[in-house]
Amino acid sequence: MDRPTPIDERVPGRSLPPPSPVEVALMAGRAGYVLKANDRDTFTVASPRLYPHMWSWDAGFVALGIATVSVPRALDELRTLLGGQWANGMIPHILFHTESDYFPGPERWRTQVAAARPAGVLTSGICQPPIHVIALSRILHDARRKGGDDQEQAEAFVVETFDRWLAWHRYLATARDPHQHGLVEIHHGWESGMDDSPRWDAPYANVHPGPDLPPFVRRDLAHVSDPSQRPSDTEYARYLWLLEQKVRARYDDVTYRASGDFVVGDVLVSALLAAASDLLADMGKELGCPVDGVNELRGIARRFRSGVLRSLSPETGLCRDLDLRTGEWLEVESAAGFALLICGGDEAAIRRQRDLLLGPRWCGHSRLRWPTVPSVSPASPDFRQRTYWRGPQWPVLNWLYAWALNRSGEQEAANSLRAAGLAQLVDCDFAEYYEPITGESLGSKDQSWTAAIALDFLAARRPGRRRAVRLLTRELPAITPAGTTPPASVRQIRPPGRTG
Ligand code: 2M8
Repeated sequence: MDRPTPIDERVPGRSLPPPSPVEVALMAGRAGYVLKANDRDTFTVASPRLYPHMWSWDAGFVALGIATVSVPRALDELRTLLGGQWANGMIPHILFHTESDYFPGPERWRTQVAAARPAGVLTSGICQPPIHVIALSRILHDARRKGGDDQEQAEAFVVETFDRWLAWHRYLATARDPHQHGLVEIHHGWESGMDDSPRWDAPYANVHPGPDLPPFVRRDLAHVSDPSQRPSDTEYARYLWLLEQKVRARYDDVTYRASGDFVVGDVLVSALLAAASDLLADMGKELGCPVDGVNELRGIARRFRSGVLRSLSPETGLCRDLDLRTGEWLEVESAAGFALLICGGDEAAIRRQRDLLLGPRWCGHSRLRWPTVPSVSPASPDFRQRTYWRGPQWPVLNWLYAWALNRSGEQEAANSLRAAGLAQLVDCDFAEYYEPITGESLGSKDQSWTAAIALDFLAARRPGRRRAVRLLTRELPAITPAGTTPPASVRQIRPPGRTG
């Protein structure tokens, strides 16, 4: 049964043996083939069965992982995502390129009511965390290391798409922060990427599905072995009610703000926006993009970094979301609380967050199978070890904090998360999330973003030998995910150097 677990103060950070050369080879090969099986030529489905479409923040992680294999294909991923950008700058959270049994699909989102929707591709009507420019900067970094065509294409891509990313960040900084609080407002828990996190329990308690909520049949439960790993029906009804409210507001942010039930300042989204805006400004400046745009990005970074800093709880040292309906800070021990590590801004607070993250309430908790970032502290009363974003470990979150620590000069801490992240993935399931106490893989298997960050972790192990990963993924035989036939549209990841 899910219970908060005691903290063992005596347990220090554990040292893990590195994966053996055979494990490294298998992991690289298997990760490459998961991505290949999920590849649909110009985009990657988030997972073969549960998520058969392109998700926004998944695409960012996928792109940076693919870049270790093929820079052009990684750029294609981001290009396809930008194909779904709305006229107001929003990058929608799902792009529906084909029909499927995923629910809620386009017929439920009804984005035809929205003036800003894009032509040519069906999308959802909300967004997800702005990880994309962070991914782009990693891709550029990789491409420059490789040089030649890769470098040329990546640099050209940054210049060509600079205005599009700027528009995306500007959308979040204006339409989603009209009063300049420095916290990005989200209108749905799905916009945080952490759908049922206890971060949202208080705001969701004020979401009351009306009698006119259209009936629905969930499809997600058909794709997992145990429904308790997914959000409950009550939670789902609230998710769909908010969707309904967005449709009724014609996806206009001002109208929704005046009438919608869920309006929350999301601290993790804000930190990502700050960090990504700085990175885009750096890349833009270096590559000669318009100075006004670069300056605007610096301003966005400053405002949201301040917003994140203001959210810090002096008691816990964690950052907090803000319920903009009630004006209450949301005190929850979720991994989003470490947002400051992502955007920086206060050395002492960062050190405190680093120690907390690696300490016994979090990654150093004595009961964890692997010392990677749990979505909720195992010492918190909110911790549920098998339930989606209420406790399990999400490899992408671990990647994010390893990246953040590395960027703020905390290499040792970053390496410990990376080593633990690799050890966790040695089973090659590339699961959506992991049971933190037993290490069991949960949710969807062959999840693209998990495979992608495995490739990135492997490449980062030996920076001088990044090419080895590429060779391995080419040479090993194809693996078909258990119980599936690869669709006819499955394509090879194109080798580097391809044009067009
Ligand atoms: C999960 O979210 C979708 C809705 O967007 C779902 O449960 O149907 C979340 O984990 C989200 O963060 C992720 O992007 C998505 C696809 O992996 O799945």
